[in-house]
Amino acid sequence: LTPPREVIETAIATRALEYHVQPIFDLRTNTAAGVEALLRWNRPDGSIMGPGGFMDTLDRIPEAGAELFPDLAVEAATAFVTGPAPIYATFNITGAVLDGAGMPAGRWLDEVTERLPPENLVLEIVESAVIVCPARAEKLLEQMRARGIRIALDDFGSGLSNLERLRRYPVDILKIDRAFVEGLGGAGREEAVLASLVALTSGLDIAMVVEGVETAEQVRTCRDLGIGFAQGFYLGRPAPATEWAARIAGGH
Ligand code: G
Ligand code: G
Ligand code: MN
Ligand code: NA
Repeated sequence: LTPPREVIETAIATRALEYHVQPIFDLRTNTAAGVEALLRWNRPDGSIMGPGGFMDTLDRIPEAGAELFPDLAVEAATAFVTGPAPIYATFNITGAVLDGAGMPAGRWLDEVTERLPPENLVLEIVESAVIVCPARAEKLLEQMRARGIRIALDDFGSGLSNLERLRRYPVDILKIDRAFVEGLGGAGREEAVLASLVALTSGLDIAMVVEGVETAEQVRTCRDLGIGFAQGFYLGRPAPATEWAARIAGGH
């Protein structure tokens, strides 16, 4: 049940939306290689709601710029992407954005890349978003890459994943859906699939991130398989950007 438009407009106006971040670890060095920005709504009753609860409404407010709020992005990412030892910040974008609804994505690019180094920014797309309007999406992805922003393909291996996407689009990072890690150690063939994805991504010079790592054993298995990067509750939960900025600077 998505909230009415007025409620989300008020949330925007009162700055009740913010990004939390979750670290993405390099499994070789055990240090954070990047952070994923995850939109949160700090509700009047004190609870925090994730985008699943309001993204449908947000997508229908063109003036809101879909979910692409340059100021929020800059606020959340600056501590990570600037300074002497920068890491990357990655943002999720929906089909509505790639589609050109909402704030023209080009304007978001202008505003954000003016204030943050584009080489430390990543945009995450899911395949379904690209399928909506392939020609337009492709053009936008090219624009982004021309500025030095990297592209991650999110939730890979779920739904309609198609190797065509890896052949046609200039994907820099492949994020493997958490269903694969969840299945490790069970009766399924997750290990074999992950091992072949390691070979595939390394052959294509694409960085591989597994999502949803929740135990030490899963981390070990991923490292043994030669997987480069991992993200998940075991390694770090989404939290306010200031919290993670302090922890990462402090060596966690
Ligand atoms: O953070 P959480 O687990 O609640 O995220 C739920 C879903 O919302 C995930 O699929 C995630 O990719 C998506 N999501 C998180 N932040 C954003 C955002 O800023 N924009 C969009 N479009 N999706 C987001
Ligand atoms: O669709 P996307 O991959 O962007 O989804 C990201 C969401 O996954 C985040 O909102 C985050 O809350 C959630 N998430 C991150 N790590 C884990 C995890 O280890 N387990 C589970 N179940 N969800 C996670
Ligand atoms: Mn994501
Ligand atoms: Na994902």
